[in-house]
Amino acid sequence: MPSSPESPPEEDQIFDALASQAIETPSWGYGNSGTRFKTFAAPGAARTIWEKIDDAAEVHRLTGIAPSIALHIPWDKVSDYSELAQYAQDKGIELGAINPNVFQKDEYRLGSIASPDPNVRAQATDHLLECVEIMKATGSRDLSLWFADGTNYAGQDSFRRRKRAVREALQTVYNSLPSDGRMLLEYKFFEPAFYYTDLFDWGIALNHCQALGPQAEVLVDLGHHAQSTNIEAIVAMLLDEGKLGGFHFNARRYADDDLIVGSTNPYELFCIYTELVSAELDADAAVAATADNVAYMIDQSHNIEPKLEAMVQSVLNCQTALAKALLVDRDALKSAQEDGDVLLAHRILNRAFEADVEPIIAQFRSKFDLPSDPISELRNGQYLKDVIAERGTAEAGGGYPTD
Ligand code: AFD
Ligand code: MN
Ligand code: MN
Repeated sequence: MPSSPESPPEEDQIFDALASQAIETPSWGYGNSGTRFKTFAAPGAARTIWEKIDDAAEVHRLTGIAPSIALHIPWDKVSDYSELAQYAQDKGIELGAINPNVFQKDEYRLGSIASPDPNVRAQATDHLLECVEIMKATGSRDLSLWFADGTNYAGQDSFRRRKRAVREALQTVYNSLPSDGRMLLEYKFFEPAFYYTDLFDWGIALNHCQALGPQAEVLVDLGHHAQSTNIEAIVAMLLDEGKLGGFHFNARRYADDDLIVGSTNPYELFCIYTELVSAELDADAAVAATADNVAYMIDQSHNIEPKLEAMVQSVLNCQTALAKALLVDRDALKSAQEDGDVLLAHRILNRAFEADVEPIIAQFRSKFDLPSDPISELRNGQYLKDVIAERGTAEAGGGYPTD
């Protein structure tokens, strides 16, 4: 986006930061989805990757800051990825991160790359290598790796055997990455395994990434932590280590609920963004470069909410959190911290959180010719009417292709 015309420098900086914000939306957030109890069919839900791209393009048209769509393979598999990339570009967005799927085939019952069966480990590694080839075909920078691998009972398997198997598979995939590509390693403390998960926290993910090399970084999914984990502290540590690759944004109350990011704990989202903004402004060039290269992706499934409205709301919640984080008086905060003035420092941070950023976001939208109210534009616009008429209500829970 062009830099904003005629505004004072500090406001200009805020507009430029808001204009450079990019939140990738997930293809799987547009199709029918559900819990293990039920998938409710949503009228107009996207049925194909082509329709998911249409929806993602509409979210970007409404918000101006959702310029790419993450793919999930094989759910979004096509015969010609350059055709798909061109289709996306014609709609005004790009293809983004590639998300492999090594959790839905029967063979993966005891794990994929950590399975005790060497044939299964090889099969899973081959799928990951296939996804690297897709990454090259789509021109994607990121391969987002999440593994359901783990165990359900003490004694079921060897922790250290599994760790070494994971490392071996990741190293094979790492060695095949394009020179400008990255693998983003996503940890999760439980589910679907209930006793142990092979990539269970940021420590083991960081450990693998540091062993693999500079093209391996950690992906933080907000829903993947135990209750009351201090996620902003993890974000700060990974930024400082130059190993924060990206986020899967969502919100949770209890587990990996994949609710609308910022809906249950907007303060946490704000604190995460304050770490990101301060890292971008850090004098340490390596930290600033890491912050500049963070991939912001939404990973949610909208099971009862209207899908596009939920996605637009998610993107707007990230925009609000960034706008507030940009208002933190960093100099005052730093001196209050250095003085050990506990509550002044706390108040300075909270002053930004409590600020009303709607006016500056409204100004941002008008400067860049974006709808002043994206949600009502979506609700009252023609797009939803058209897709509901055209798509009808796809059969729910039709399952996803696994080949
Ligand atoms: C599930 C997993 C993980 C993964 C996502 C997409 O918990 O977050 O990134 O599916 O595969 O939510
Ligand atoms: Mn995720
Ligand atoms: Mn998840």
